[in-house]
Amino acid sequence: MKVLILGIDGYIGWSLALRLISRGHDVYGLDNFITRRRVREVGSDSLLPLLSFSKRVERVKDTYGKGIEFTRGDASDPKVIYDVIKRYKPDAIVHLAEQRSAPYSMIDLKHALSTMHGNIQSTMSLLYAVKDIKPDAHIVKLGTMGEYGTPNIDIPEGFFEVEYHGRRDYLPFPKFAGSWYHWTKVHDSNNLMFANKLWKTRITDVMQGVVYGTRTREITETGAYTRFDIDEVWGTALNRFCAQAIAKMPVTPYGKGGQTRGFLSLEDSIQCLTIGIENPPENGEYRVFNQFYEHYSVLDLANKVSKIYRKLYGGDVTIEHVPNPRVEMEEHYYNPEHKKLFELGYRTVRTLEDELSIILSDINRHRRRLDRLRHVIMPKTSWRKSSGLDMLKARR
Ligand code: USQ
Repeated sequence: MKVLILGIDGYIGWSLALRLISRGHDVYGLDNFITRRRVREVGSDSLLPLLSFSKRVERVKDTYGKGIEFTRGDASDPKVIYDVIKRYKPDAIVHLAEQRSAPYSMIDLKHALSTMHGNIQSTMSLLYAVKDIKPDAHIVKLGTMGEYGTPNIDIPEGFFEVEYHGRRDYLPFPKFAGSWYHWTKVHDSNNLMFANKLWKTRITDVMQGVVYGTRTREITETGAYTRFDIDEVWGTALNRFCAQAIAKMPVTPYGKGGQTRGFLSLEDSIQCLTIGIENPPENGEYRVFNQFYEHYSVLDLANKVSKIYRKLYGGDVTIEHVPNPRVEMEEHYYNPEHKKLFELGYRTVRTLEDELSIILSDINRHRRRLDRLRHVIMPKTSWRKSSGLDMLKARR
Protein backbone atom coordinates (compact mmCIF):
# COMPACT_ATOMS: atom_id res chain seq x y z
CA MET A 1 0.00 0.00 0.00
CA LYS A 2 1.18 3.58 -0.66
CA VAL A 3 0.95 5.49 2.63
CA LEU A 4 1.64 9.20 3.02
CA ILE A 5 2.48 10.31 6.56
CA LEU A 6 1.94 14.00 7.27
CA GLY A 7 4.20 14.81 10.23
CA ILE A 8 6.61 11.93 9.60
CA ASP A 9 9.40 13.42 11.77
CA GLY A 10 7.33 13.34 15.00
CA TYR A 11 7.08 10.96 17.98
CA ILE A 12 4.38 8.85 16.34
CA GLY A 13 5.13 9.70 12.70
CA TRP A 14 8.66 8.32 12.77
CA SER A 15 7.72 5.18 14.69
CA LEU A 16 4.82 4.52 12.30
CA ALA A 17 7.07 5.00 9.24
CA LEU A 18 9.45 2.30 10.54
CA ARG A 19 6.58 -0.13 11.17
CA LEU A 20 4.98 0.42 7.75
CA ILE A 21 8.29 -0.01 5.91
CA SER A 22 9.07 -3.17 7.87
CA ARG A 23 5.67 -4.51 6.72
CA GLY A 24 6.45 -3.84 3.05
CA HIS A 25 4.41 -0.67 2.47
CA ASP A 26 5.70 2.24 0.35
CA VAL A 27 6.07 5.19 2.69
CA TYR A 28 6.00 8.86 1.69
CA GLY A 29 6.49 11.68 4.15
CA LEU A 30 5.82 15.38 4.68
CA ASP A 31 7.21 17.49 7.51
CA ASN A 32 8.53 21.03 8.05
CA PHE A 33 10.37 20.13 11.31
CA ILE A 34 8.30 22.68 13.24
CA THR A 35 8.08 20.44 16.34
CA ARG A 36 11.90 20.41 16.59
CA ARG A 37 11.81 24.26 16.44
CA ARG A 38 8.85 24.68 18.80
CA VAL A 39 10.43 22.42 21.43
CA ARG A 40 13.58 24.58 21.25
CA GLU A 41 11.34 27.68 21.57
CA VAL A 42 10.41 26.60 25.13
CA GLY A 43 14.10 25.91 25.96
CA SER A 44 13.81 22.14 25.65
CA ASP A 45 14.91 19.26 23.42
CA SER A 46 14.12 15.60 22.86
CA LEU A 47 15.64 13.71 25.79
CA LEU A 48 16.68 10.89 23.47
CA PRO A 49 19.12 12.18 20.84
CA LEU A 50 17.70 12.42 17.32
CA LEU A 51 19.38 12.02 13.97
CA SER A 52 18.70 14.59 11.24
CA PHE A 53 15.91 13.48 8.92
CA SER A 54 18.28 12.68 6.04
CA LYS A 55 20.39 10.48 8.35
CA ARG A 56 17.20 8.75 9.54
CA VAL A 57 16.31 7.89 5.96
CA GLU A 58 19.84 6.56 5.28
CA ARG A 59 19.50 4.24 8.30
CA VAL A 60 16.15 3.03 7.01
CA LYS A 61 17.70 2.22 3.62
CA ASP A 62 20.52 0.29 5.30
CA THR A 63 18.10 -1.69 7.47
CA TYR A 64 15.15 -2.33 5.15
CA GLY A 65 16.73 -1.93 1.70
CA LYS A 66 14.26 0.78 0.77
CA GLY A 67 13.94 4.48 1.53
CA ILE A 68 11.23 7.05 2.17
CA GLU A 69 10.25 9.67 -0.41
CA PHE A 70 10.12 12.94 1.48
CA THR A 71 8.82 16.46 0.91
CA ARG A 72 9.71 19.32 3.24
CA GLY A 73 6.69 21.56 3.69
CA ASP A 74 3.90 22.92 5.87
CA ALA A 75 0.78 20.74 6.06
CA SER A 76 -1.42 23.80 6.65
CA ASP A 77 -0.42 25.27 3.27
CA PRO A 78 -3.03 24.11 0.71
CA LYS A 79 -0.51 24.25 -2.15
CA VAL A 80 1.87 21.91 -0.28
CA ILE A 81 -0.94 19.43 0.44
CA TYR A 82 -2.29 19.48 -3.13
CA ASP A 83 1.27 18.95 -4.45
CA VAL A 84 2.05 15.92 -2.27
CA ILE A 85 -1.28 14.22 -3.00
CA LYS A 86 -0.75 14.83 -6.73
CA ARG A 87 2.85 13.58 -6.61
CA TYR A 88 2.40 10.43 -4.49
CA LYS A 89 -1.25 9.44 -5.18
CA PRO A 90 -1.41 7.62 -1.82
CA ASP A 91 -3.92 4.90 -0.91
CA ALA A 92 -3.89 6.12 2.69
CA ILE A 93 -2.90 9.42 4.28
CA VAL A 94 -2.15 9.55 8.00
CA HIS A 95 -2.52 13.10 9.30
CA LEU A 96 -0.20 13.60 12.28
CA ALA A 97 0.98 17.07 11.28
CA GLU A 98 -0.93 19.12 13.83
CA GLN A 99 0.37 21.07 16.83
CA ARG A 100 -0.08 18.39 19.52
CA SER A 101 0.57 20.10 22.86
CA ALA A 102 -2.27 21.34 25.08
CA PRO A 103 0.05 23.57 27.18
CA TYR A 104 1.64 25.11 24.04
CA SER A 105 -1.84 26.18 22.86
CA MET A 106 -2.53 27.74 26.28
CA ILE A 107 0.64 29.90 26.55
CA ASP A 108 -1.12 33.01 25.22
CA LEU A 109 -3.32 34.28 22.39
CA LYS A 110 -0.50 34.03 19.84
CA HIS A 111 -0.01 30.32 20.54
CA ALA A 112 -3.78 29.70 20.70
CA LEU A 113 -4.22 31.30 17.28
CA SER A 114 -1.33 29.47 15.62
CA THR A 115 -2.71 26.17 16.99
CA MET A 116 -6.26 26.96 15.76
CA HIS A 117 -5.16 28.12 12.31
CA GLY A 118 -2.51 25.46 11.70
CA ASN A 119 -4.54 22.48 12.88
CA ILE A 120 -7.91 23.32 11.36
CA GLN A 121 -6.42 24.59 8.10
CA SER A 122 -4.31 21.45 7.57
CA THR A 123 -7.31 19.14 7.94
CA MET A 124 -9.50 21.32 5.70
CA SER A 125 -6.77 21.47 3.02
CA LEU A 126 -6.34 17.71 3.18
CA LEU A 127 -10.09 17.10 2.82
CA TYR A 128 -10.28 19.31 -0.29
CA ALA A 129 -7.08 17.86 -1.83
CA VAL A 130 -8.34 14.29 -1.39
CA LYS A 131 -11.73 15.19 -2.84
CA ASP A 132 -10.19 16.92 -5.87
CA ILE A 133 -7.28 14.56 -6.61
CA LYS A 134 -7.62 11.12 -4.98
CA PRO A 135 -11.23 10.75 -3.77
CA ASP A 136 -10.87 7.03 -2.94
CA ALA A 137 -7.90 7.64 -0.55
CA HIS A 138 -8.44 6.74 3.11
CA ILE A 139 -7.72 9.54 5.60
CA VAL A 140 -6.52 8.39 9.01
CA LYS A 141 -6.80 11.47 11.17
CA LEU A 142 -5.25 11.70 14.63
CA GLY A 143 -7.78 13.15 17.05
CA THR A 144 -7.78 12.77 20.82
CA MET A 145 -9.76 11.14 23.63
CA GLY A 146 -9.63 14.65 25.14
CA GLU A 147 -12.30 15.74 22.63
CA TYR A 148 -14.93 14.06 24.82
CA GLY A 149 -13.81 15.71 28.06
CA THR A 150 -14.88 13.97 31.27
CA PRO A 151 -18.70 13.60 31.19
CA ASN A 152 -20.54 11.87 34.04
CA ILE A 153 -21.78 9.12 31.68
CA ASP A 154 -20.11 6.40 29.58
CA ILE A 155 -18.35 7.61 26.40
CA PRO A 156 -19.19 5.67 23.22
CA GLU A 157 -16.95 5.35 20.16
CA GLY A 158 -18.05 8.50 18.39
CA PHE A 159 -21.84 8.04 18.13
CA PHE A 160 -24.63 7.07 20.52
CA GLU A 161 -28.38 6.39 20.67
CA VAL A 162 -30.13 9.22 22.44
CA GLU A 163 -33.75 9.79 23.47
CA TYR A 164 -35.01 13.34 24.08
CA HIS A 165 -38.62 14.37 24.66
CA GLY A 166 -39.74 10.91 23.58
CA ARG A 167 -37.88 10.84 20.22
CA ARG A 168 -34.76 8.79 19.45
CA ASP A 169 -31.77 9.40 17.18
CA TYR A 170 -28.21 8.14 16.58
CA LEU A 171 -25.97 11.20 16.98
CA PRO A 172 -22.35 12.25 17.45
CA PHE A 173 -21.51 12.21 21.17
CA PRO A 174 -21.29 15.78 22.58
CA LYS A 175 -17.71 17.04 23.00
CA PHE A 176 -16.31 19.19 25.80
CA ALA A 177 -12.55 19.60 25.43
CA GLY A 178 -10.10 20.99 28.00
CA SER A 179 -7.63 23.17 26.05
CA TRP A 180 -7.54 25.18 22.81
CA TYR A 181 -5.47 22.32 21.36
CA HIS A 182 -8.12 19.74 22.27
CA TRP A 183 -10.85 21.99 20.83
CA THR A 184 -9.02 22.12 17.45
CA LYS A 185 -9.45 18.34 17.32
CA VAL A 186 -13.20 18.71 18.02
CA HIS A 187 -13.47 21.25 15.19
CA ASP A 188 -11.49 18.86 12.94
CA SER A 189 -13.88 16.00 13.77
CA ASN A 190 -16.86 18.15 12.83
CA ASN A 191 -15.19 19.10 9.54
CA LEU A 192 -14.29 15.45 8.81
CA MET A 193 -17.90 14.34 9.45
CA PHE A 194 -19.27 17.05 7.19
CA ALA A 195 -16.78 16.28 4.38
CA ASN A 196 -17.81 12.63 4.62
CA LYS A 197 -21.46 13.66 4.30
CA LEU A 198 -20.70 15.93 1.32
CA TRP A 199 -18.24 13.82 -0.66
CA LYS A 200 -18.32 10.32 0.91
CA THR A 201 -14.65 10.65 1.86
CA ARG A 202 -13.33 7.52 3.62
CA ILE A 203 -12.19 8.54 7.09
CA THR A 204 -10.92 6.96 10.30
CA ASP A 205 -11.05 9.55 13.10
CA VAL A 206 -8.77 8.26 15.87
CA MET A 207 -9.58 9.38 19.42
CA GLN A 208 -6.19 8.55 20.91
CA GLY A 209 -5.37 8.56 24.62
CA VAL A 210 -2.07 9.65 26.18
CA VAL A 211 0.87 7.78 24.65
CA TYR A 212 3.95 6.75 26.63
CA GLY A 213 7.14 4.88 25.80
CA THR A 214 10.48 5.00 24.07
CA ARG A 215 10.50 1.81 22.05
CA THR A 216 8.65 -0.12 19.40
CA ARG A 217 9.58 -3.43 17.78
CA GLU A 218 11.67 -1.49 15.23
CA ILE A 219 13.28 0.94 17.70
CA THR A 220 15.95 -1.35 19.06
CA GLU A 221 19.05 0.85 18.96
CA THR A 222 19.85 4.52 19.53
CA GLY A 223 20.06 5.35 15.79
CA ALA A 224 16.37 4.47 15.38
CA TYR A 225 15.13 6.58 18.35
CA THR A 226 11.99 8.61 17.92
CA ARG A 227 11.71 11.87 19.82
CA PHE A 228 10.95 11.73 23.55
CA ASP A 229 9.80 14.90 25.32
CA ILE A 230 9.75 15.40 29.05
CA ASP A 231 9.39 19.16 29.54
CA GLU A 232 6.20 20.73 30.91
CA VAL A 233 4.95 21.86 27.49
CA TRP A 234 5.75 18.92 25.20
CA GLY A 235 6.12 15.99 27.60
CA THR A 236 3.06 13.93 28.58
CA ALA A 237 2.21 12.60 32.02
CA LEU A 238 3.83 9.18 32.24
CA ASN A 239 6.93 10.05 30.19
CA ARG A 240 7.43 13.09 32.43
CA PHE A 241 6.95 11.07 35.63
CA CYS A 242 9.67 8.63 34.56
CA ALA A 243 12.06 11.49 33.77
CA GLN A 244 11.28 13.16 37.11
CA ALA A 245 12.04 9.92 38.95
CA ILE A 246 15.41 9.44 37.24
CA ALA A 247 16.28 13.14 37.74
CA LYS A 248 15.53 12.68 41.47
CA MET A 249 12.90 15.40 41.22
CA PRO A 250 9.39 15.09 42.66
CA VAL A 251 6.84 13.31 40.46
CA THR A 252 4.04 15.83 39.92
CA PRO A 253 0.39 14.75 39.76
CA TYR A 254 -1.42 18.06 39.28
CA GLY A 255 -3.77 18.86 42.18
CA LYS A 256 -5.53 15.81 43.67
CA GLY A 257 -4.27 13.55 40.83
CA GLY A 258 -7.66 11.90 40.32
CA GLN A 259 -7.71 13.04 36.65
CA THR A 260 -8.32 9.85 34.72
CA ARG A 261 -7.31 9.37 31.09
CA GLY A 262 -6.98 6.51 28.61
CA PHE A 263 -3.33 5.51 28.10
CA LEU A 264 -1.47 3.32 25.62
CA SER A 265 2.16 2.59 24.84
CA LEU A 266 3.93 3.86 21.73
CA GLU A 267 4.15 0.25 20.53
CA ASP A 268 0.37 -0.14 20.92
CA SER A 269 -0.33 3.20 19.23
CA ILE A 270 1.69 2.09 16.19
CA GLN A 271 -0.01 -1.31 16.19
CA CYS A 272 -3.47 0.36 16.28
CA LEU A 273 -2.68 2.86 13.51
CA THR A 274 -1.33 0.04 11.35
CA ILE A 275 -4.52 -1.97 11.94
CA GLY A 276 -6.56 1.08 10.91
CA ILE A 277 -4.51 1.56 7.72
CA GLU A 278 -4.53 -2.10 6.71
CA ASN A 279 -8.28 -2.49 7.44
CA PRO A 280 -9.74 0.61 5.79
CA PRO A 281 -13.37 1.62 6.22
CA GLU A 282 -15.93 0.91 3.51
CA ASN A 283 -16.21 3.38 0.65
CA GLY A 284 -18.06 6.40 1.95
CA GLU A 285 -17.65 5.46 5.64
CA TYR A 286 -16.66 7.78 8.52
CA ARG A 287 -15.65 5.73 11.56
CA VAL A 288 -14.33 6.60 14.99
CA PHE A 289 -11.86 4.54 17.06
CA ASN A 290 -11.33 5.19 20.76
CA GLN A 291 -7.64 4.26 20.80
CA PHE A 292 -6.23 3.43 24.23
CA TYR A 293 -5.52 0.30 26.26
CA GLU A 294 -6.53 1.08 29.85
CA HIS A 295 -7.52 4.09 31.87
CA TYR A 296 -5.65 5.25 34.97
CA SER A 297 -5.67 8.29 37.23
CA VAL A 298 -2.45 10.30 37.16
CA LEU A 299 -1.94 9.46 40.84
CA ASP A 300 -2.14 5.72 40.00
CA LEU A 301 0.56 6.29 37.41
CA ALA A 302 2.77 8.24 39.81
CA ASN A 303 2.52 5.31 42.26
CA LYS A 304 3.37 2.76 39.56
CA VAL A 305 6.44 4.75 38.47
CA SER A 306 7.53 4.95 42.10
CA LYS A 307 7.10 1.15 42.55
CA ILE A 308 9.10 0.20 39.43
CA TYR A 309 11.79 2.78 40.19
CA ARG A 310 12.24 1.26 43.66
CA LYS A 311 12.48 -2.23 42.15
CA LEU A 312 15.11 -1.16 39.60
CA TYR A 313 17.20 1.38 41.50
CA GLY A 314 16.33 0.82 45.14
CA GLY A 315 15.54 4.43 46.14
CA ASP A 316 12.32 6.26 46.94
CA VAL A 317 10.49 8.64 44.64
CA THR A 318 8.80 11.72 46.11
CA ILE A 319 5.25 12.26 44.88
CA GLU A 320 4.32 15.95 45.17
CA HIS A 321 0.78 17.17 44.49
CA VAL A 322 1.65 20.51 42.88
CA PRO A 323 -1.01 23.21 42.28
CA ASN A 324 -2.83 22.36 39.07
CA PRO A 325 -1.82 24.77 36.27
CA ARG A 326 -4.82 23.55 34.22
CA VAL A 327 -8.58 24.03 34.53
CA GLU A 328 -9.92 20.46 34.75
CA MET A 329 -11.79 18.11 37.09
CA GLU A 330 -9.43 16.38 39.52
CA GLU A 331 -11.96 13.69 40.51
CA HIS A 332 -14.58 12.40 38.08
CA TYR A 333 -16.32 9.44 36.49
CA TYR A 334 -14.55 8.02 33.41
CA ASN A 335 -15.69 5.06 31.38
CA PRO A 336 -15.01 5.27 27.64
CA GLU A 337 -15.85 2.32 25.39
CA HIS A 338 -13.11 0.90 23.17
CA LYS A 339 -14.09 -2.22 21.29
CA LYS A 340 -13.51 -1.65 17.59
CA LEU A 341 -9.71 -1.98 17.53
CA PHE A 342 -9.86 -5.11 19.71
CA GLU A 343 -12.37 -6.59 17.25
CA LEU A 344 -9.84 -5.94 14.45
CA GLY A 345 -7.12 -7.80 16.37
CA TYR A 346 -5.43 -5.23 18.66
CA ARG A 347 -3.64 -6.91 21.58
CA THR A 348 -1.31 -5.09 23.94
CA VAL A 349 2.32 -6.12 23.59
CA ARG A 350 3.87 -5.41 27.00
CA THR A 351 2.49 -4.84 30.50
CA LEU A 352 2.66 -1.31 31.87
CA GLU A 353 5.27 -2.49 34.41
CA ASP A 354 7.56 -3.88 31.66
CA GLU A 355 7.13 -0.73 29.60
CA LEU A 356 7.99 1.43 32.62
CA SER A 357 11.22 -0.51 33.20
CA ILE A 358 12.25 0.09 29.58
CA ILE A 359 11.45 3.82 29.73
CA LEU A 360 13.30 4.29 33.03
CA SER A 361 16.38 2.46 31.68
CA ASP A 362 16.39 4.47 28.44
CA ILE A 363 16.19 7.73 30.39
CA ASN A 364 18.86 6.58 32.82
CA ARG A 365 21.19 5.91 29.87
CA HIS A 366 20.86 9.60 28.91
CA ARG A 367 21.24 11.17 32.35
CA ARG A 368 23.64 13.83 31.14
CA ARG A 369 21.08 15.13 28.67
CA LEU A 370 18.46 14.93 31.43
CA ASP A 371 20.62 17.11 33.71
CA ARG A 372 20.67 19.78 30.99
CA LEU A 373 16.83 19.70 30.79
CA ARG A 374 16.07 19.87 34.54
CA HIS A 375 14.99 23.52 34.31
CA VAL A 376 12.10 22.80 31.89
CA ILE A 377 10.47 19.96 33.82
CA MET A 378 8.33 21.68 36.49
CA PRO A 379 4.94 23.07 35.33
CA LYS A 380 4.58 26.78 34.63
CA THR A 381 2.10 27.23 31.73
CA SER A 382 -1.12 28.36 33.39
CA TRP A 383 -4.56 27.93 31.79
CA ARG A 384 -5.92 30.79 33.92
CA LYS A 385 -3.15 33.28 33.16
CA SER A 386 -3.22 32.79 29.35
CA SER A 387 -3.59 36.29 27.85
CA GLY A 388 -3.49 38.27 24.60
CA LEU A 389 -1.95 41.44 26.05
CA ASP A 390 1.71 40.61 25.23
CA MET A 391 0.80 39.91 21.63
CA LEU A 392 -0.90 43.29 21.31
CA LYS A 393 2.01 45.09 23.02
CA ALA A 394 4.46 43.48 20.57
CA ARG A 395 2.44 44.88 17.62
CA ARG A 396 2.50 48.49 18.89
N1 USQ B 1 -0.61 15.80 34.35
C1 USQ B 1 -0.17 15.77 35.65
N2 USQ B 1 1.15 16.01 35.88
C2 USQ B 1 2.04 16.27 34.88
C3 USQ B 1 1.58 16.28 33.56
C4 USQ B 1 0.24 16.05 33.33
O1 USQ B 1 -0.95 15.54 36.59
O2 USQ B 1 3.22 16.49 35.18
C5 USQ B 1 -2.05 15.53 34.10
C6 USQ B 1 -2.76 16.66 33.38
O3 USQ B 1 -3.24 17.64 34.25
C7 USQ B 1 -3.88 15.91 32.65
C8 USQ B 1 -3.28 14.52 32.42
O4 USQ B 1 -2.13 14.42 33.26
O5 USQ B 1 -4.99 15.77 33.48
C9 USQ B 1 -2.82 14.30 31.00
O6 USQ B 1 -1.93 15.34 30.65
P1 USQ B 1 -0.80 15.12 29.55
O7 USQ B 1 0.09 16.32 29.53
O8 USQ B 1 -0.19 13.80 29.69
O9 USQ B 1 -1.68 15.00 28.23
P2 USQ B 1 -2.58 16.05 27.46
O10 USQ B 1 -2.20 17.46 27.72
O11 USQ B 1 -4.01 15.68 27.69
O12 USQ B 1 -2.20 15.76 25.94
C10 USQ B 1 -1.58 14.55 25.53
C11 USQ B 1 -0.94 14.79 24.17
C12 USQ B 1 -2.03 15.12 23.16
C13 USQ B 1 -3.08 14.03 23.17
C14 USQ B 1 -3.62 13.80 24.56
C15 USQ B 1 -4.55 12.59 24.66
O13 USQ B 1 0.01 15.86 24.26
O14 USQ B 1 -1.45 15.30 21.88
O15 USQ B 1 -4.12 14.40 22.31
O16 USQ B 1 -2.53 13.51 25.46
S1 USQ B 1 -5.82 12.85 25.87
O17 USQ B 1 -5.20 13.25 27.13
O18 USQ B 1 -6.55 11.61 25.97
O19 USQ B 1 -6.63 13.95 25.39
